[in-house]
Amino acid sequence: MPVEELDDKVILTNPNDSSSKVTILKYGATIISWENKGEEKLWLSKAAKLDGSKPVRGGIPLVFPIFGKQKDSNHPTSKLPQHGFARNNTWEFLGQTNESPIIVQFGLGPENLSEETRQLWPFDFTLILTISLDDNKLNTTIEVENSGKQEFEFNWLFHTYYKVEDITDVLVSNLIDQNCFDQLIGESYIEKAPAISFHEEFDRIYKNINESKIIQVIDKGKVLYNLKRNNLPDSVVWNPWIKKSEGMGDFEPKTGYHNMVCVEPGHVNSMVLLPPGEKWIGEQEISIGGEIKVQSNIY
Ligand code: TA6
Repeated sequence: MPVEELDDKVILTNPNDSSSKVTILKYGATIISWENKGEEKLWLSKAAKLDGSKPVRGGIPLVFPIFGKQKDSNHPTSKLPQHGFARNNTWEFLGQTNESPIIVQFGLGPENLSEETRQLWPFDFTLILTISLDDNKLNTTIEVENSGKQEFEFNWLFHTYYKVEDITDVLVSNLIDQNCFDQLIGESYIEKAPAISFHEEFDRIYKNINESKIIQVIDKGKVLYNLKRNNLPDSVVWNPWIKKSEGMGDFEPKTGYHNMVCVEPGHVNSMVLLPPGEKWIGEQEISIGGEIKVQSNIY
């Protein structure tokens, strides 16, 4: 069955390959599993809450309308929790829109939010998440519509947790020469590493990355994932490492930082301003395998 809707989740099965599936929790419209030819591609904590009691630790949580915590106490997002409310509210399953590749949609609006959240961020909006599962490919597209009478501004980010065998063998490439904000030291600088490697906590926001740059996750010379972005200029790269993992109650096993890396495309370095009646679209396209593609600025 290409699309199976259960009470709390929707399961997609690739019509061309029954061993390729995606499972989406309606809570947060969070993709919690992507099996490609029977192999899981996303990391999900063994202690991830899947009962709607808190945002999912792993998979692809959705970050809107604020990335992190808003520092400006006068900003409309200042009362919202870290990473906003898209990931901790239940979305509506809107149905299937295409057979092959299989495409489904989920929606979120003020009517899906608690009264408390609506008070915290009193804007009229519609979010439509489109998920497309194809051979060796998973696309997620978000459409944000301002359906109200007052403009609002927002961040968007796909908080994608990739599964890897051993983080110490992994490289994330094509971010050389990018301006980045290092969340750990609170400073910006130009990334000089031709490919990023991991040997401690890592938390950087890479800003205004040209869309031609394909961010690759490479393991021992083999391309695991290719990330293409449409209208998502920034990308966060995160690994919590030992201490941060120990500090997260829903991060299990505690050694799990060895088996994951987050590469999170979004619009987070600045806010998107959306006038009444306007729409904004952002897309991440994740493909499996292929050749290493070294992209550096040709001087
Ligand atoms: O995307 C990286 C990050 O902002 C890290 O700083 C860390 O806070 C991570 O998100 C997880 O945030 P969460 O609210 O899911 O615990």
